[in-house]
Amino acid sequence: MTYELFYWPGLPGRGECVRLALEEAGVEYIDYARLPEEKGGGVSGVTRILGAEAGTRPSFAVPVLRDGSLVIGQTPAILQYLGDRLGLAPREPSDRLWCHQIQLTLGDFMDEIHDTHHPLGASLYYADQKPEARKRAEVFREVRLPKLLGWLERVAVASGSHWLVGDRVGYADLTLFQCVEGLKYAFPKAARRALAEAPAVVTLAARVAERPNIAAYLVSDRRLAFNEDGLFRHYPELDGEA
Ligand SMILES: N[C@@H](CCC(=O)N[C@@H](CS)C(=O)NCC(=O)O)C(=O)O
Repeated sequence: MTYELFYWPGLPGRGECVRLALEEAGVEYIDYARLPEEKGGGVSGVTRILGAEAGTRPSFAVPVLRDGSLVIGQTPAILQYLGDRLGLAPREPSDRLWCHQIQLTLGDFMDEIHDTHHPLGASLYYADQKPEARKRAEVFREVRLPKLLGWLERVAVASGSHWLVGDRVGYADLTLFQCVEGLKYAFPKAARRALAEAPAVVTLAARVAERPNIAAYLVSDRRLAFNEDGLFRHYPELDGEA
């Protein structure tokens, strides 16, 4: 069965965490974000999977993965499911739980990154919350970013391997890579400072980028560039001083 990925068109967002897993595994998938509306893709795909095609267990938001009759929402749940099937999750129960915990924390991290430009809420425009965004971004840069990267650095060093959990690449490594890339795009100055204190995280992200399937994907037209519609947005006024 071909996996089907439903996500917003034109932005990497959280959908990219799922895409990276599918790309690393080299499996076939339909990416509705990349299909035109008239072929059931784009926004119409999102509307369909959250509505008419949701069945009795509707997801609240995308990304959503469909595998046959199974429809899964929530990025960490999707990755847990795919991880088992694609060899991107640990085998031991305690390692599986640890990997899931890391992924959930990376999800919290992405929420905080999103909230730097939308502190009052996603239903308002950035232009309607600029002063609040400045304050929120300052706290993020000065307190939360070093704290979160410091935790990831501890996790990467403590694992004692090339990867966050166990001795093979896993879905959490792929999401960590996306977070590092997104931070470098959104906060080039703050990320440079914070990443200088997290060398194991930087090394691990570089290892992900070098994986053959990921390296091929990154230069393909399937890889969506970061932009100001997504989760990782570059607004120079939120990046602080050099
Ligand atoms: N915790 C969810 C968050 C999902 C989420 O916030 N999706 C965004 C796009 S990245 C969305 O479509 N939000 C619409 C909404 O919350 O109404 C996950 O990890 O998948």
